[in-house]
Amino acid sequence: MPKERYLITSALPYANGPIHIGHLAGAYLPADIYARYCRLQDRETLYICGSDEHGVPITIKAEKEGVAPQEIVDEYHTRNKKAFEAFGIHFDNYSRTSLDIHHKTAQDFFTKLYEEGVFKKKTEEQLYDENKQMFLPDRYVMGECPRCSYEEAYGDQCEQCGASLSPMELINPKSALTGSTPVVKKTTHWYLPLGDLQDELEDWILPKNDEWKSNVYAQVKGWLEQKLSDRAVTRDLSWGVKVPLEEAKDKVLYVWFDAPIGYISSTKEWAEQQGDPDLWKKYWQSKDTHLIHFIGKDNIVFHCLIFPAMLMAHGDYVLPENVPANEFLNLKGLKFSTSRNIAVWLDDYLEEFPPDPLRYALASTLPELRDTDFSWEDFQSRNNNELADIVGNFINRALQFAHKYFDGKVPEPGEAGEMENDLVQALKNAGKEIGESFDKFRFRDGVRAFMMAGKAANKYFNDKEPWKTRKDDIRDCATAIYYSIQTAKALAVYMYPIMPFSAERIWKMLNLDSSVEEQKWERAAVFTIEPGHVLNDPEILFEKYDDDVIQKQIEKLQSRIVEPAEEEDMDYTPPPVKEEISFDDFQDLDLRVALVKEAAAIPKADKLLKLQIDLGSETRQIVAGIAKRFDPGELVGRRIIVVANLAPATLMGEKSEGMLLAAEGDDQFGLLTVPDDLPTGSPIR
Ligand code: B3M
Ligand code: ZN
Repeated sequence: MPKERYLITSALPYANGPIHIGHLAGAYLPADIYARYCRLQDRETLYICGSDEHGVPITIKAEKEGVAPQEIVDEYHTRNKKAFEAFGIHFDNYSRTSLDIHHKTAQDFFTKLYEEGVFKKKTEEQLYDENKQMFLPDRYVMGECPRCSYEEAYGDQCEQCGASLSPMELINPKSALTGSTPVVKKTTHWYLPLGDLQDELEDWILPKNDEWKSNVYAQVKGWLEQKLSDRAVTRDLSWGVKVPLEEAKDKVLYVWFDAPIGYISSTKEWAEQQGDPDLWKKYWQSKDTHLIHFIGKDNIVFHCLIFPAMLMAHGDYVLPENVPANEFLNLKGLKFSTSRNIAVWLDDYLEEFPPDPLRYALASTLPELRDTDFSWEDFQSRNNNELADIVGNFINRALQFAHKYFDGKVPEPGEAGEMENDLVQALKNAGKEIGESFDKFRFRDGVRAFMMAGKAANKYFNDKEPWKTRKDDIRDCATAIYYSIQTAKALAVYMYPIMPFSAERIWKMLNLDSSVEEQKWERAAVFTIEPGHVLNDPEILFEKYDDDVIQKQIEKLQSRIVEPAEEEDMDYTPPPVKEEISFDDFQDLDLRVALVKEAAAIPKADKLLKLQIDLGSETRQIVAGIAKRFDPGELVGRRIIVVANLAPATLMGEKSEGMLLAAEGDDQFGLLTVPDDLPTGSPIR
C-alpha cells in the first residue's frame, strides 16, 4: 500500500522581529508535533516553512530603524531560523520569500491567472498620504474597523475580528507613517474576484463542518454569509515581488498574494536540494496529498478563503484539507505586543532553559479553541510536578535500579501478573489515544494522554515496590525492572513529538540503536529490549526550577514592558511642515538661553504672563501666552530659550521684547529648557 502523503505548513513569519512563544503556540509547535507524529506513523511527510520577507510590516520596521528592508530581513531570517532549529521545530525546508525561486514562482502564478482572465482591472480611489507622497495600502493605514469598531484595524485586516478589509472601508483612517488623515487619489490595480468564486468556495468549505475546528469553521462561514468582494492583489509599493506586467512595472504583488505561494516555492527549493527539482509536484499537484496549514487565527481569512480561491482559479494545485488555526496565547491576560515588549522571546528563553519544558508547557495550554494564558508559574508547576516528578522520576528510578542491582542490564523477567497486564494495556491505550488526538489536531488531549501513561508507569513502579522485593522476591523485582525498562522505551516514542530532545536522551540511556525518530508509532509498546541488554548510565531528565529562578523570569518580563507612549503619538496629527527656508534664514534667528527672574499676571489678560528675563548682557520683559499652562511662581528660576532678535511688540499695553520657545501637541505643552549649568545668554545653534 502506498504511503499517505502529508504536506504540512506553518505560517511564514514576517522577518521583522524575533519569534515569541505566542507564535510558537499558534502555528509552529502544533505543526511540529504533528509532523513528527506523522513521520512516526510512517506517512510520507514534508514540513515546509520560511520567512515572509515582503509587505508593509517589513518596510515599516526598516523605516523606523532607518535601514534598507533587505537588512531587516537578513537579520531576522537568520535569527529566527536558528531559534526554530534550537527549539526543535524541524522543518524540511525553511526558505525565504526574497529568493529568486520565490519571485519567479509568484510571478508565474500571477501570469497564469492574468492570462486566464481571472483578474479584474480597476481604477479606483485609494488613500494617499500627501506628506509622504505615497499610497497607503495595508498596514500603512489604520482606523476603525467597519465590522467590529476596533480602533486599530489595519488597511488590509482587522486583527480583532479577523475580517479582511480594504483601506477605503476604514472609518477615520490615519496614515501610520505621519498620523495625518489621508486624501483619496485614483490608482489602477488587479483584483481577485472573490465574489465570482463564492459558490465554488462554499461547495468546498461548507461540507467541512465535522472535520474543521469549530473556531475556524465558524469564522469562515460568517464571512461567506456576508458575501465576498473583490480584493486587490497588487500594490503601489516598491518592496515586494514585481508585478510581471509591462503596464504595472512600478507595482508589486500584495504580500498576501505572494506569501502563501511561498509554501510552494519553499517546496521547490527543497526539491532542488534533494537533487530532484520536480519532486515538489508530487506534493502540490496530486489530489491525494493531505495539505494541512497551521496558522494563528489572524491568518484564517487568507488560508481558508483567499489562498484557496487563488489555488482554485489556478487549477493545478491541491486544496488544503484542513487549516487547524489556533487562537491567541496571552501572557496572563495581557496580549503579546512586540512594540510594548510584552513577550517571552524564544531566543531569550533558550539562553536559560532547555527546549522541552517549554514545548511541554505550551503544548499543555495551546489556545486550540479559545485564547489561553501562559504563566511562568504554570511553566514551573508543569516542569516540576509533571515532567520531573512523574516522567523523569520514573525513568530515573527504573534505570538506577537496573544499575544498582542488575549490573546495568535488563533483567530476565518472571511471569506477568495483573499489574503487568494493566500496564501493557495502559501503554497500548495511550498510544491509541495520543495518536487519535493528534490526528484530530487536539494536541492538548494528546499531551494529557501521554502524561496519563507517565502516571501509570510511575504508579506501576511504586506498587511493585522493587526496593522491598529485591530482598525477598528477586524474580518479581526483576519483572518490575524489565517492565519498567520496556515502558521507558514506549514513553520515549510517545513523548517524541512533544519533547524530541528528552525522547532521544531516554533512547541513549537505554542504549538503543538508531534514534526515536526512526521508530514506528504502533510498535512503541512492543517489548523489544532483550534481557541482558546493557544500559547506559542514567542522567536526570528534567531539572526542577526553584521559585527564585521563576521569579527572575517574572520580574524580567514585567521590567521590560514599554508603556505605550508611541501609540498615543499615533492619534496626534501634526500640522504640515512649513515651506523650506535657507540655512541663512535660519542663521538670522538669534536663539538664547535666558533665566526667568520674575513672572506676573497681566490684569484683564487671562492668557498672558509677563516675564522678566536675564539674557546675561541685559534684562528684558517678554509677554507670553502661557497663563493657562503655568502659575507665575512655577516659572521663576527656569532656564528657557528665547528668540532674542524678534522685533518688539506691545500686547495688552505691555512691551514684549522677545519670544519664548515651547512645544504644543493636542493637549500637551512644554517649555523648551536647557541644563542648569548653561550660562544665561548662551547662543543656541
Ligand atoms: N507573515 C502573517 C503573520 O505572521 C504572515 C503569514 C504568512 S503565511 C503565508 O501573521
Ligand atoms: Zn474588526
